Amino acid sequence: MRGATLWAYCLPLEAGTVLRDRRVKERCGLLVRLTADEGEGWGEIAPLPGFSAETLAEARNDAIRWLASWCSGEAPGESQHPSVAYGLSCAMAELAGELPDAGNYNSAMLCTGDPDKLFNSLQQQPLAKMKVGIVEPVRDGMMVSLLLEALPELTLRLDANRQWSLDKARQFARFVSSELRSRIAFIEEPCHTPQASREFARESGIALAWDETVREVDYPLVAEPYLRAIVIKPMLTGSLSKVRALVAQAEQAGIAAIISSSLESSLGLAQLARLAAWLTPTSQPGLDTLNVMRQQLVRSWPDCPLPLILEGELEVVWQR
Ligand code: OSB
Ligand code: MG
Repeated sequence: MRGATLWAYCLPLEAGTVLRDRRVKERCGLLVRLTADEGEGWGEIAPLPGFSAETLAEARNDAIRWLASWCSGEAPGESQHPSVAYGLSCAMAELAGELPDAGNYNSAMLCTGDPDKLFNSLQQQPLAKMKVGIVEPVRDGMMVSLLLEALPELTLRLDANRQWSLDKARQFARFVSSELRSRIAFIEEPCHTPQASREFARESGIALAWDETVREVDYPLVAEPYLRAIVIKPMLTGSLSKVRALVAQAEQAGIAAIISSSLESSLGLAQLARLAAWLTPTSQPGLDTLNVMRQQLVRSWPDCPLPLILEGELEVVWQR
């Protein structure tokens, strides 16, 4: 006998949380639980506004269609919506015992904002990720230099989210000496276009990572000069088999694959930590986003003090 429950959640975010250029007050999504003779499996379906093409309503309708078919004993194909395909494939993988329990919860620490706080919390960290491209590039450059000089053990990942023109990227690099540049593991998407980013990498010698570019249609995952890593956000990518295929392609090309958050709840984040341990054991994932939340959902992240909400407190949107 197969059964399934679909819940809706909406979690308030810390004041001042910004995604791309908009302030976001809450994170909404769905949790799914599949039950069968062999046990149960959970998944999260949470399209990210501004990043996902599908809306939450579209995801919900398609998830219900899939669940109804699955519950009546059929083998429905993958949803066209990445978030739905991903969440359902996680639930199926858990049900089948395919998703190992061990997780890599040792995420690259995400630093934004307050330099003093940053400085203290980075003392113990060998690797951190800093968002750039929000303030003036010169200030970003000075900040990166300051951190790397003050903390000689530190390696930085940077993420500019395509905010810079080539000229602004050059302004940034002017304030980071060439010795320090080698301790930048990579910069994600420095410029408005991939072509400008490639030119910036060639001029500056700073390694690149693709994030947005990976999700463009027809992106050919091949080795290219200065490309060190690709960022994989499974919620925006699709089913686990799609994610696994991307990881395998990156491996083939000698490029690191980095599993990264799309602001999932603690349940989804913990599954990403397990995916990272399973599929990308040599890369530190980018999952340090729980601190924008005020609550955890159903499963907790190790040592996270935020209160936990259980499924009984959520709205059931479909059940069979
Ligand atoms: O810009 O990579 C981004 C989270 C949600 C949406 C976009 C992004 C992110 C992150 C996740 O930065 C954290 C990480 O990748 O380390
Ligand atoms: Mg990014």
